[in-house]
Amino acid sequence: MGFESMWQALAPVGLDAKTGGYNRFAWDDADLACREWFGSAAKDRSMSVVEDGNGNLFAWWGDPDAGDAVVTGSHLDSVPDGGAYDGPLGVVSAFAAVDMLRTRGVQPRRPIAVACFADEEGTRFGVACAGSRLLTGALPPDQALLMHDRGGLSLAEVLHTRARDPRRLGPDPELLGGIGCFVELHIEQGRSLVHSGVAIGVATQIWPHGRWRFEFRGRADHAGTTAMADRCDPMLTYAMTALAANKQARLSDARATFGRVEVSPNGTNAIPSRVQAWLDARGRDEHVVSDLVGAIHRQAAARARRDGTQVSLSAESVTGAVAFDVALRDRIVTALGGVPVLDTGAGHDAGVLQAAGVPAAMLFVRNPTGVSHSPEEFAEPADCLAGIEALAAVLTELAA
Ligand code: HGY
Ligand code: MN
Ligand code: MN
Repeated sequence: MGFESMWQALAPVGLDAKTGGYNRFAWDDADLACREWFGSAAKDRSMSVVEDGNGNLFAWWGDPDAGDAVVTGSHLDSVPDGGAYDGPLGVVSAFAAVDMLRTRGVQPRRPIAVACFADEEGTRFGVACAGSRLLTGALPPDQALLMHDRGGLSLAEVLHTRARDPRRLGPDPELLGGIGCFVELHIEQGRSLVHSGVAIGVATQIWPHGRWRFEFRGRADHAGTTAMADRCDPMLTYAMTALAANKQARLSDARATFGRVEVSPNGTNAIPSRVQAWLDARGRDEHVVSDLVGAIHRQAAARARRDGTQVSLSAESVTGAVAFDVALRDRIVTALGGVPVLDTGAGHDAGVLQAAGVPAAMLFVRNPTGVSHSPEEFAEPADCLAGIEALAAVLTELAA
């Protein structure tokens, strides 16, 4: 099953035929189908699959206990109505690169594994890279067990429904200690490679980024009988906060997004009692991000005083800047004959492993439009093939 047939086998899983987007969230039916797909791809290659206590999957070529493994892979879960490539390109390309090494008769002297990390997007439970953070200890298991989805189900309850034992969640130092390095191939979520006119790039660092939940509380009332002067409408406070986020981000060349809003009671003819809104904020360094969130919070509080509403803020998932291992990065750039290096504002499991001390690197595959987290996300087949070739060259360089 080469790249194309693996890609086609995965393509219908979690697909929304109306939008062309993907909905594959932690432990839902689409996620389980992705896990089955992973298992059959591994089985077709006589690779043994290990699922750690956090739901991360590893397909092994060689003895996992030998240590110093070269691990590659990515994730299969998506954002709501996400694209086909963010995550899956890295996992499918990893299996295709293993095929390429075997076709070429490469005999790795280190174990190689294809990884599929659980819940990278954090769509269902709110914490990005939950699987890799649990594996490395960056996310404590008791905190993870309290996470709940929008239907109010806790991670613990969901794991039980999927015949997983929540008590197995948590760091796995033995598994992590056996990983010598991790290389993640990913579609570029931007247009740097388009501008440089090449198909493959290597990551230098991941920007600091995070998610904060704003809660705006006001007073529910009748939309038709309440004079404007008599209202405490949290929607107004939220709306001004979203505009302030836009302005502050532009002023500091950062990124601020409110992509998710929940209104209660969400009635057309009722002034809301509460608005919850999630801010995704990112910037080139950590004080830019903290200053940005601070400025937005101050402006929200000022507006709340005018509106007679209350605002509270809680951090849900915060990630510091991560610079990838320089020696590994340079070795990969050289092995690829000299390709551009670029930073990214997108978080990845590779960043979590690097932050935990596992030398990590990322290969980016050109994205003609730069669009991601959208059904429009796309990479040219020739560039996907270039990605597999590059990953095969990197695995050969590192493992053989
Ligand atoms: O949100 C991100 O940066 C990544 O797609 N999880
Ligand atoms: Mn993503
Ligand atoms: Mn991704």
